[in-house]
Amino acid sequence: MTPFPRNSLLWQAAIGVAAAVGIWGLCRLAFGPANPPPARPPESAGFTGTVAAAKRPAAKPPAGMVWIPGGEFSMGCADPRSKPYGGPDPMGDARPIHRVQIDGFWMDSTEVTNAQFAAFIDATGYVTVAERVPRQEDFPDAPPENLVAGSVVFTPPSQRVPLDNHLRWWAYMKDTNWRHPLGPESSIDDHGDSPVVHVAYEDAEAYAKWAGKRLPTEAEWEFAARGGMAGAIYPWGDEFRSAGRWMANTWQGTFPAENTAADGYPGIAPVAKYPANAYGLHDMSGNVWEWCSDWYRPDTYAELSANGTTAVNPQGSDSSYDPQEPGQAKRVQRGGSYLCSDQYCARYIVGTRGKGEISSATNHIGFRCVKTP
Ligand SMILES: [Ca+2]
Repeated sequence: MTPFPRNSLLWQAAIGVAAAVGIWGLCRLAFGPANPPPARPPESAGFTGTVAAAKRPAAKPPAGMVWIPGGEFSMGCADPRSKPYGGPDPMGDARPIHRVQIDGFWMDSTEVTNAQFAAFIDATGYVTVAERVPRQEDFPDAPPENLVAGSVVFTPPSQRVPLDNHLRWWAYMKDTNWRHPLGPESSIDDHGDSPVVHVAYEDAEAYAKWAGKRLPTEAEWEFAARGGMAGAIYPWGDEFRSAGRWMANTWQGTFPAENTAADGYPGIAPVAKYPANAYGLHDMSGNVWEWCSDWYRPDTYAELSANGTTAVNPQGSDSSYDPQEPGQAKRVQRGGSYLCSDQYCARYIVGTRGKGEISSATNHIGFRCVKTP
């Protein structure tokens, strides 16, 4: 989820300054305070059992990947607002819950790390979007002095603030990118096993292509995250803390000023510090958002399920449309991040959907890859 769409006119105004006027962000942060929740069905409503395919490829999984069997499952999210840690958002774009069938695939067991991304950069010389100087022709109204490379960083206020404007806790910083994730003076030294961030969609796609992989579809991502369970709230079950244990890197305290880090990590955690789900996948909830290949539309599920049949290997909508920012091209992002709390976002809930402008990046957006045998 990206609070500053790099391609937006307002992004031009944000270049080189630490704050700008309101942009309805793509992100979970843009989902404003909710109205009082109406009566709603139990969380299991609409879900029927997952039927995992028995067939497995003869080949061993590629290094760092696990087999996701594919099969048929119920995709989507019931209104979580009455649940503990359910957050304020009804998650309307994740309904109707509908039946989906997908083929099996291998998936990275963790988010792509700084070390893995560095190997890609070393091999190819690739330059990420955040490292490129914006071109005057792409931003004709921007003063030349504002055309500087950079990205957006979480900069929490020192005091509690209203949650109606995410620019209170996001700032554009020049010379900030995957090598310098918290600003130009920061580095990823000693953080090789942390997920890479400040990756725009095309950066993630370029890495995947180099690695002989691809980005997951949203349906593949959710099937994998559910780990074979039908309708569970989290990738590990229905309890946010399973037997008292923290299961994901999220936010504790009053967002965004107070971060108690009760789960052990105030910021990004190295990958696989929390238990894997039943398919062997770590951090499918929290830590960093993960790009999926589908264009984002809030009505994707409604269109997909309109004829009542099972969707087979859905690839998403043909184009992007977000009523909150109609001019922005957005792809789906999944899983939430270390900034997700039950006061805001709550998209650590497995069936919920996120979205991000494709050329934008921040220090809580990463990805993982999949591979078809
Ligand atoms: Ca945390």
